Amino acid sequence: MKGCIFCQIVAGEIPAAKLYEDDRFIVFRDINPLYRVHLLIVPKRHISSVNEVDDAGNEVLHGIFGVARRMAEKEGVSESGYRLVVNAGKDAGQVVMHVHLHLLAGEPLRPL
Ligand code: DGP
Repeated sequence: MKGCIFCQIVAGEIPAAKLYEDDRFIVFRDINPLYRVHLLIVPKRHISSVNEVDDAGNEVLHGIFGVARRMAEKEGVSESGYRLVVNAGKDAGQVVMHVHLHLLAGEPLRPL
């Protein structure tokens, strides 16, 4: 999607601290980490928000929790714990309109 910063990262047009990539997902560190571990798990296909997730979108997102689990293992936080967050829309503070999962960990997280 033209003008989408995460699509530009997927295309390699903007650098990112990339940790994992397969044909469907890319994982990189958040540029503005809230915790010691703050990863973004991003489907390569553009979907702007959870509001746009239809059957095709479900296919695009299929397996995203498996990627999250493997990234938690890789970062060594499976046992200590982690939080997965998806922001949808203005009130949730979604700023990048390309669906992504935040993986937060590495220290005690503030309660929701
Ligand atoms: P959200 O509020 O859920 O839309 O979070 C978007 C996150 O994306 C936010 O925590 C900051 C991060 N972010 C925005 N632009 C970039 C970028 O260019 N590179 C990286 N690595 N992260 C970015």
